[in-house]
Amino acid sequence: MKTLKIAIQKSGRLNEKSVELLKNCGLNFENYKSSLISPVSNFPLEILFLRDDDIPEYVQDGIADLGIVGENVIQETEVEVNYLQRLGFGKCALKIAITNSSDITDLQHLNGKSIATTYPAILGKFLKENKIQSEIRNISGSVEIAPGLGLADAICDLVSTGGTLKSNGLKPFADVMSSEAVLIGRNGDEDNVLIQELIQRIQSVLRAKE
Ligand code: PRT
Ligand code: ZN
Repeated sequence: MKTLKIAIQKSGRLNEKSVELLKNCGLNFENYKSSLISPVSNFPLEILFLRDDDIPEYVQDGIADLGIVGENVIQETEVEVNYLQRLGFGKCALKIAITNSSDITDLQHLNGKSIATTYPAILGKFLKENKIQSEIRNISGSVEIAPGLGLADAICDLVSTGGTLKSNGLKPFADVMSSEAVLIGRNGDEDNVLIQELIQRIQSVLRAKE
């Protein structure tokens, strides 16, 4: 039977928990930080270590059969993939935040304002659904400093503890989406017995944690 490939984040917030989950499934592999691919010695599986942003497309295009990635990344890349299992880690929320001194009190007040984000697709959809016309400033990182620099009136960014917002004089204002790490696969692959076997192992690891 064809060896499966699962894509996980190479380094970053989801790497450690993804590796731990796969190890807890009884999969034996070396976690070499320098290599892109690690073979699993006791299951027909290879692990691909990638930038998280690339994972949804790799799965959609069949370069990887499975992937572990945040829902926020899937939504932003707008790919067609199958959600196989929520994984319970990497929890966060995409929020619009404003400065502590802002006079914005209602969503409609965002009309005509600028919002800095690294999530232009998700934010654009949210604004459209709420019939708000703001200027989306698509920047590549450190969005939380944009209002202080006069680059934007508000930001839209991921929040977990809220500490980053606080230390930049910002406060959460509106929830755009909540997110956690999920296992994804390709549409049409659901009946693959190896994928089924892996999902079952993952589910029993998650159940044991409850
Ligand atoms: O290198 P690569 O592209 O793979 O990684 P990355 O830098 O794009 O992503 P990474 O490792 O930062 O995050 C990976 C995933 O973790 C995200 O896509 C989310 O699904 C999830 N996640 C969970 C978070 C957070 N919590 C989080 N707090 N991702 C980012 N943050 C950032 C946020 O952007 C902000 O800068 O942490 C800061 C806020 O944290 P608090 O605790 O101060 O609120
Ligand atoms: Zn990334």
